[in-house]
Formats: sequence, C-alpha cells, structure tokens
Amino acid sequence: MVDAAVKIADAPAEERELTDGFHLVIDALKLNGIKTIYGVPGIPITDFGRMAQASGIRVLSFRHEQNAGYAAAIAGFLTKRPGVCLTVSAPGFLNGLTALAHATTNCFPMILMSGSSEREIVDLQQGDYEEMDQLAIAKPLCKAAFRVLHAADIGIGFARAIRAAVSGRPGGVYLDLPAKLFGQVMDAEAGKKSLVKVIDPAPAQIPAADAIKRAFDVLKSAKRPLIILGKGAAYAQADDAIRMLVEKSGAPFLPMSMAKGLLPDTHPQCAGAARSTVLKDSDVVMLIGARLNWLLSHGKGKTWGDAPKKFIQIDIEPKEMDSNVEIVAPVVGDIGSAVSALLNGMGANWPAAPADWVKAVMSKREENVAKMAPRLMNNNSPMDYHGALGVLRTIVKERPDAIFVNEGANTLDLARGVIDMYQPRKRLDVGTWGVMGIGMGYAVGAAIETGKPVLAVEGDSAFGFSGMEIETICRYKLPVCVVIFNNDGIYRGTDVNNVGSDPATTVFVKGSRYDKMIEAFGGTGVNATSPDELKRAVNAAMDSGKPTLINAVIDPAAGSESGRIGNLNPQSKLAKKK
Ligand SMILES: Cc1ncc(C[n+]2csc(CCOP(=O)(O)OP(=O)(O)O)c2C)c(N)n1
Ligand SMILES: [Mg+2]
Repeated sequence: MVDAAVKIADAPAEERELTDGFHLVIDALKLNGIKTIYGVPGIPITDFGRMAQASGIRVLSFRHEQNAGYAAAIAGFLTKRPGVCLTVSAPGFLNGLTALAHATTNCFPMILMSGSSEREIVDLQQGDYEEMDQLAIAKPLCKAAFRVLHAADIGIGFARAIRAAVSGRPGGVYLDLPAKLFGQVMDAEAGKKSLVKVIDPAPAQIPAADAIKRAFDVLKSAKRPLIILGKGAAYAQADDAIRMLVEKSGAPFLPMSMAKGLLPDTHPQCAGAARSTVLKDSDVVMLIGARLNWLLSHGKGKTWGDAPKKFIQIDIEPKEMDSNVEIVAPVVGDIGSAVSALLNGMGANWPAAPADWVKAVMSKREENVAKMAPRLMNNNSPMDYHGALGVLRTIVKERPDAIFVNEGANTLDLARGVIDMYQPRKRLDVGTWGVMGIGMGYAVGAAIETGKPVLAVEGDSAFGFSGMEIETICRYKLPVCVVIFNNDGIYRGTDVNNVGSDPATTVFVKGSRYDKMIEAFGGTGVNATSPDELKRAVNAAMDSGKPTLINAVIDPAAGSESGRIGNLNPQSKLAKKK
C-alpha cells in the first residue's frame, strides 16, 4: 500500500483509497532510496516539505537556495546518488540554478526540483505569481530537464530524472513540478503501480578489449609515465583498484584537487609536490577521470614542456576524448570497470616504471617539500598563510577522517598545496569553475551525508557568499568548524582607491570579527591571531563537535592577486593612469 494513501471523506461508496501529487513525489523519492532533501520552503512547496519531513525524509531548510543546491551537489559527489534540492518558483529556482549548473560542470549527480506556477498563465505570459518558463531556462544548463503535469506520471518523471543524473557522465537534472500537480488526486493503487524503482541506475560501462590493449601498449612504451587522478576517479569509489593500479605501474601520480587522498599525499609515488616537473618531463600520461581542461592547461603549451606526449584517457564520456589534444589511447568506460580491466591485464610481471624517472621525480618532490617546511613552522602574528596552514596541516594529519572544505583564492591555492589528504573524498572545494560560494553548502551536505566532522577553511571573501548558513549549521547542530582566513579582502586587504572616498574594490572592513557572527546563533566564536591560538581553537572545535567559527587574522599584505592563477587576468595595454 502507498504509505501516504488517505481516505477521502467524499469518496464514492466503495471508499476508494486515494493518493495525490504530494504523496506520490514522496513515495517516488523513498522508493529510490533518496533520504534527504536540501531546500528553502515557500509557495508551492511548503506543505510538501512538511509532509516529506513527516514521512521520515530528512528535509534541511537553508537560508538561500544556492547553498541548498551546493549541499545537494556535494551529496551527489559523496554518495553516487542524486542530491536533491527543492525550491520555490522563479527566484528560488534561479537561486538554485547556479548550483545545478555547477553540478553539471563538475559531473555530480543532482536533481533540482522546483515548484512552478500555472502553466496556462505562464505560457500566455499573463503575469502569474512568480511567473517563469523554468523548464526552458534550465535546459541549456543541465544534463536533462523534465516537467511532470500529471500525478500518474510522477513515477516515470522521477525515474527519468534519477537515471539521467547518475548514468553515464553524472550531472544535474531539472524537474519542474507545477503547483497544480501536488494537489492532483488519483486512485492509490494505480498511483502505487505508477511508481518506478530505477533498476541499475548507473550501469557499468565495460571498455572494449582493444581499447584496453591499446592503453597497455602505450603504457608499456613509456620511459617517463605519469598517472593523473581526477575527481571522476574519486567519484567512482573504486579506491582499492585505483591504488593497486598505481602501485603496480610504479608510476608517479598527480592527484587533481578533489582526488587528493585517493592515495595518501604522503604515498611514495605521489608527485603532488613535483607538479611542474612531471607535467613537463613525462612522456606518457594516463588520465583517470581527469579532463584536459584549463586546470591542466589544456594538455599543451609551456606547462607541458617540449617533449612529445602520449595521452591515455579513461573517461565514461566518449566526447571527452580529443577535446583538447589527441588521445592516442582512449578508454571509454566507467572508471571502476576500466581500472579493473587494466589491472587484470597487467598480470604479475608488469615492469615497474623506470627507476631513474621515479627517482628524479622523488628528489624534486623532496627538494620542494624541504623548501616549504620552515615556512610552515613560523608562529608570526598576524599570521601569514603558511604559518596558519602549517598548524592546519598537522590537524588534518591527526584527523584524517574529517572532511576538509576549502575555497578562496590564496586560501584555496595554498591550502591545496600545503595540506596533505589521507583518505578519498575528504577534500571538497571550488571544482571546475573555481566558484566562490560552495563553502557552507558543502559543509552542511558533507556533515549530513557522511556523519563526519567538517573543517571548512575559507577566504574572508569566499565565506561571504554563503556565510548566513552558519545559522543553518547551528540550527542543525552540525559538527562544522569554519576557519576564516581574514586578510581584509579579496586576494589582499591592502588595495587603495586613489580617487574619491570609496574603498578600493577588493577590500573589506578592516579588522572584521567574523567570529562574532556565529555567537548570534549560539555557536562558538574564536578570534585567533597566532598559529598557536589557531591550533588550540580548531582542536577544541573538532573535539567538541560544536558549530564553531574561528576568525584567523591573516596579514593583509600576505596574499597575491588571484592566488596561483593571476596569469588569467587580462591586462590593459594602455598606461595606467596616475
Ligand atoms: C561566484 C564567484 N564570484 C567571484 C569570483 C571571483 N573570485 C575569485 S577568488 C575570490 C575571492 C578571493 O578572496 P578570499 O576568499 O578572501 O581569498 P584570499 O585570496 O584573500 O585568501 C573571488 C571574489 C569567483 N571565483 N566566483
Ligand atoms: Mg581574503
């Protein structure tokens, strides 16, 4: 029987049991194992949220849909099931849409489920409450978009949405739920039959045998092999097979940001601290769930050196191949299946990567690590990035289980380099777009989905995009410790506007005390001015599991423009005005 079936007072004599759109949506979600919804209530989905909560689904209410959307997006990454975001029509939908586009760009499965206004009025553009043709607007920004007009189609609508989100290359799906749908009544038995439990939503995609052989031949020919792990490899949850493949190959590996920890950054083959060397000097590069986009300089140019390269690429999406440079050994398939096929084929006598190459990479790595070490031990006050990150690095080492959320410019780039990760899917950050604003949404999503403590290290600008969600964190009593690297601004807090009295465009109120914000909601606020203070405060927060916000005072002059990617800023050829 449908859980939520009701007997309606004016039912015909035989007292048919009835259900409606509200309950069918709930039943469709539950049938498919979706246990959590992230959203913001309002017309026409307030009652739906209440009923979903009453039915046992966890419904987390945010202060802004974008943050709920980011929580859903990261839930998708962490669980391989679509994270669900629920919004009201027009403005709520638009607020959630950025996160849906972000999920699609990052290949995270997510469903944005928005209430919408009366179709007849919207389509005639007669000015309905929150009128907007949401389906048309969502379509180009996600993997698939559907609208359900009839209660009897809810089952199929959700089946299509779930399958579209998780199968093949995962991504965002929009599901348009008009207000009228929720109240539509139908026979409970027919309603139950109309629901679909999606069977094998993300079927394995086995790579072709000749593609695997081609990959072997190329890999075998390598004198200086390199394996690059992308967040697709982390998503795949094929951790053991990936580790075995890397170890069997003996090749240095380079983890992209969110693939850090798939193998520990301290692993003897990790080339994270010798990135420029391995990119330049390698001759065969095997990409596993990593794309040759801007983050890898499109696989060409100065970063990649002059020596010819051969690329092997493992990706589920055939269109990814040759997107930037020629891929001599494309392996199209899901990462788990592809890596297993490679591993099986390698057999017992696979020759390890040439020792001189591995040694050269490792000595470069040691040199770079040694160069960095003293900077991480300084106890300056105000802190510089390295002093602050030095203590956080130790804390993460001691608490490898915790989720590490990270955004900002310098705060991001330097933390990525300094902080070693030890377990898969523990580092969550700005992703493909380098977007600011994921912080608190990711923190909530990660805490809810994993039950693990979260340490979010945020630039003061980055934090501002989602800062109001510290109320959400306090309300749900989540074990989240937010550390704000407060350097009084975007990149630096030292810019001066020489014309007029307005502050420069990149600076904020000097000496802001972000820690006081969380106290308004009953959380713990700490102002930390030295690495020692920071260490004490973070350890106390992680031990207590209580919502905490630490204002880490960073020297406003310490950062650099745009962190590590200042080269992407266009330059004016005209002389700067005095
Ligand atoms: C949505 C969005 N808006 C704007 C930007 C441009 N942007 C890149 S980094 C950044 C903030 C950097 O400052 P902060 O977070 O304080 O880090 P810091 O470099 O100061 O450590 C901004 C606004 C962006 N990446 N995403
Ligand atoms: Mg800053």
